[in-house]
Amino acid sequence: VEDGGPGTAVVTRTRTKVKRPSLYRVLILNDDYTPMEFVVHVLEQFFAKDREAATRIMLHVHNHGAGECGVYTYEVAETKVTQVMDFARKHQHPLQCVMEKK
Ligand code: NFA
Repeated sequence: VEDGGPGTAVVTRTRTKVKRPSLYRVLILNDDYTPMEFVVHVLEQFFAKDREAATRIMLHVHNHGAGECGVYTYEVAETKVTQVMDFARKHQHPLQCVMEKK
């Protein structure tokens, strides 16, 4: 920036500052009532897992209490959680889906 009078100019440079978006892990939590097949279906339909991956994640949740379904930016993660919670409620299953910052 300079302005020394006649024949000079003010020059303003803009910052080019890039920021990577924060990432969020979407998790499914175990419970005693939701059928295993329903959880596999959720993982296939909302998280684009094939049958083998969906079954592996479902069994991990069943055996360990929680498991990762995917990692997304904030709004995508929030949408996944809402879709799963609405779908579980609609079918009257107590399945819980949550997100946490990585
Ligand atoms: N624990 C449930 C059952 O035995 C299955 C389940 C797995 C539920 C993963 C929620 C998440 N029917």
